[in-house]
Amino acid sequence: MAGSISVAIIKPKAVESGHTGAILHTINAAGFCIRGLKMMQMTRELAEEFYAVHKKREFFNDLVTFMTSGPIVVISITAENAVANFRNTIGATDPKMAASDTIRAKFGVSMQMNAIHGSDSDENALRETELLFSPEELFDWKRS
Ligand code: 3AN
Repeated sequence: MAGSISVAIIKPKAVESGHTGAILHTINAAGFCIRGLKMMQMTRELAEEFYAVHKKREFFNDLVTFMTSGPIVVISITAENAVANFRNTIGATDPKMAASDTIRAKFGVSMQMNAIHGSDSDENALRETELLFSPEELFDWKRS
């Protein structure tokens, strides 16, 4: 299903603030099909691997500390052009710059605590899916 999968993560601050339901509603209302969904807490090792591309960035350690600080909700989604369409649904990295109807504009509080992650390429969508889900946690079904 090249080009049709993406990975969303509702980040610790958004879970803690009680936004999980509203964010899931937005994902459903935007037409995405949820093929896997679970609550988990990342280990430091997993978070470092997940964000390995940012290893040299000054915010890397803080980001890993934040992402491991509490439970998150990880979601495997499918749609036509899932990566690009989901990036439009979540908005810009900085919630202040995100379009007003996006998840980050509504629920993000800072660059780091920007409510939700969305894969940035088909390649990363696949890599992130494999890091976060086992095959039996994923379901092939289509919305009617
Ligand atoms: P995006 O999540 O929009 O693809 P990336 O891949 O550039 O953005 O960054 C990954 C994550 O790192 C972001 N979701 C955000 O939480 C964090 N981040 C990015 N830039 C900064 C920054 N300048 N300061 C703090 N955290 C940042």
